[in-house]
Amino acid sequence: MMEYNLKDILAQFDVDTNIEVYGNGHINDTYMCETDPRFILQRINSNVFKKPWEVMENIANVTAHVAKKIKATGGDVNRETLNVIKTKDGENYYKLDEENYFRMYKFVEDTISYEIVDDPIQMYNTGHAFGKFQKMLNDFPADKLYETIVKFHDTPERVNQLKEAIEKNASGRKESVKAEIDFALSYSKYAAEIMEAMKKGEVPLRVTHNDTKLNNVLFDDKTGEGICVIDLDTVMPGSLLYDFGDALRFGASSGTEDEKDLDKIYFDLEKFEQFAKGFLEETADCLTEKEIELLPLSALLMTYECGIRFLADHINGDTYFKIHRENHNLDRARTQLKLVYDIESKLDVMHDIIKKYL
Ligand code: ADP
Ligand code: GN1
Ligand code: MG
Repeated sequence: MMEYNLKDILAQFDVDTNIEVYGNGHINDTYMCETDPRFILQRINSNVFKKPWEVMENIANVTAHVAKKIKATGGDVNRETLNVIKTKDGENYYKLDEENYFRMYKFVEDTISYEIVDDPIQMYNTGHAFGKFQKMLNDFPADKLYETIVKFHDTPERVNQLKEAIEKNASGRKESVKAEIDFALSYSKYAAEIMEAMKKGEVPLRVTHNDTKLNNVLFDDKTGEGICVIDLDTVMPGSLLYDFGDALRFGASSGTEDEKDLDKIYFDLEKFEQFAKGFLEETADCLTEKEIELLPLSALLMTYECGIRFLADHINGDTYFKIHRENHNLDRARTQLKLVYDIESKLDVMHDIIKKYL
């Protein structure tokens, strides 16, 4: 239920216009303002982001850093990065009350976004976009960033959270998803691989995006190039493997994240290859040996992590991800687990593909 009046919120940004619900994100409430030029208004999900003011400070700093890089190379700052629109009081966000925080961005015009890849070249463009984003942030001071979601990609911790959900069984759905739970727990052997390598210092801590979903890139509607990386709420210190793996989780699937027919779901090696090519063209020269070794496994791990998060949320009674139909999180969990199974059988081929682009 909407507990706020959008006209009043818009007035805080000195805007008075029609507005419509926009996009397919699972977290924030996004609206498009029909101004000229257009704006995006978002209610930050304060159930997920407990300190929205820290999210906004991160985003202001990160976008300023990226904007400098874009300017230096003659790019268009209005289209190649998010631009925060300040409130009439000069703030980066408007706080209505403890639960309702709003922000506004310039709308990035003349772009398209995808929920599924229909031509593998789109994955090449996606790889470039996230690789370039990673490169632009490689000299960003990590100690300036707040950790907006603690232990976000701590996969062993995500396994614990699944176990807690099973234990509590808040929705009473546990018995009905026994097969999915058994399958998920049988793959927990992989969970610690990236974290262990980070602890040993073989995989460096970098500033990463941490939510490299296909619909978090906007593509130029004429050239098809991935021009703007958006959804910067989770930019935090992390591993480059999170960004590599998570992009493949979503983009290299043969189907949508919530496809009900699992016979249609497999990990598409051509999409994988195109993404790897684009991403490595930007980043290959800065990777450590261990990062390279773990690139294929990162796709399995990030898919696994997301699958168990969806499964835990289903068992918890859908308290985290937005759902649009009954058992939506379960359908999402199933596609992810099917992909994990398929990726496991393709890891050797994936290693051979990576070698081609180093
Ligand atoms: P969520 O965290 O809920 O995924 P996002 O920030 O990713 O929220 O926004 C949801 C969707 O809104 C995006 O996938 C994209 O389609 C659209 N969107 C967000 N910001 C912009 C923008 N500045 N210009 C154009 N479209 C945008
Ligand atoms: C969420 O915000 P959105 O829809 O881009 C989630 C990601 C998941 C993804 C699964 C802050 O991403 O971690 O991988 O859904 N974001 C957050 O589709 O939890
Ligand atoms: Mg998003």
